[in-house]
Amino acid sequence: MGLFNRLIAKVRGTSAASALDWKEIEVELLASDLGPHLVAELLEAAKKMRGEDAEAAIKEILRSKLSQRERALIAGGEQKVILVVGVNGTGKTTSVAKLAASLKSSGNSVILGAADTFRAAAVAQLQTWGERINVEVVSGKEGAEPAAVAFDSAKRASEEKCDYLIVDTAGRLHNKNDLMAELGKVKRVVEKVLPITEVLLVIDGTTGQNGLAQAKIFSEAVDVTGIIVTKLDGSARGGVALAIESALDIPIKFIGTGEGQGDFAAFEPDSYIDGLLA
Ligand SMILES: Nc1nc2c(ncn2[C@@H]2O[C@H](COP(=O)(O)OP(=O)(O)O)[C@@H](O)[C@H]2O)c(=O)[nH]1
Ligand SMILES: [Mg+2]
Repeated sequence: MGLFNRLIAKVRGTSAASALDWKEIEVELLASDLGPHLVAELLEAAKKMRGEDAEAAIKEILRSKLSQRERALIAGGEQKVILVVGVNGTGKTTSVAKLAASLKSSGNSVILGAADTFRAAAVAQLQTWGERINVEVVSGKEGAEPAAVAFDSAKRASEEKCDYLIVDTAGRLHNKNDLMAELGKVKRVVEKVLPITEVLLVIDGTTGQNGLAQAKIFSEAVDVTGIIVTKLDGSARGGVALAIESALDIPIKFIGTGEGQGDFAAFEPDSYIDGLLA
């Protein structure tokens, strides 16, 4: 059932759901990860709506909460460098590979930097993806400094004059200072070689308001230019996408909808909102 069906039924006075009191509807909406501010605003507006207009009016409110910023990748110069950041397990490495495959299929040359050097498995995971999608992966020796690997990958990208370098990073989130220091260092060394055009933050769409908290921390630590929301397949309600955009005004650029290479798409606001109401 769509997230807003009960709310709409309540306003219209149709179906059994109209007997629910506003509190019950509030509880249900809060469980959807939209966040308390947006839920309060929606309920206040709904109480003033007239029956037939409910669906269109709710859509209008939701639409107005989404960012107006450009959702395409930043054009940049000849060589684009994308830093991919986020908490461990959100889907960074998978998203790096999916994005690389997508850019490659539209005719771009791509190199990947495996700068999550804290776990050997993370490097191997990206290398496996690289073989699968036929993209070069620059990695360092085990235990290498992330910044050193990032630097090597930028040098390689510069030599090869590839269209895109995508750097996978580690998602250690001990505290904001550590995070800033680590990502700042990666950024500085890469920028000795090529300017970073984009910083994409990966958020797991199933983590609810915690995803919003992560987005806040990362956007304070680095200049996040776009977000990838993953795991919007399965039972994820995905309300967090709206919560993030309305709170931070950082555009969601891509979504992940599965573990496979093709389970990746540009974020489309209209179909997202239709999905929430479907
Ligand atoms: N269902 C689903 N699983 C995903 C998606 N993106 C990543 N995963 C899985 O989530 C797990 C963690 O992904 P990984 O890329 O290693 O995360 P990282 O630690 O941030 O690099 C892996 O098992 C992925 O296959 C997605 O969009 N949908
Ligand atoms: Mg990873």
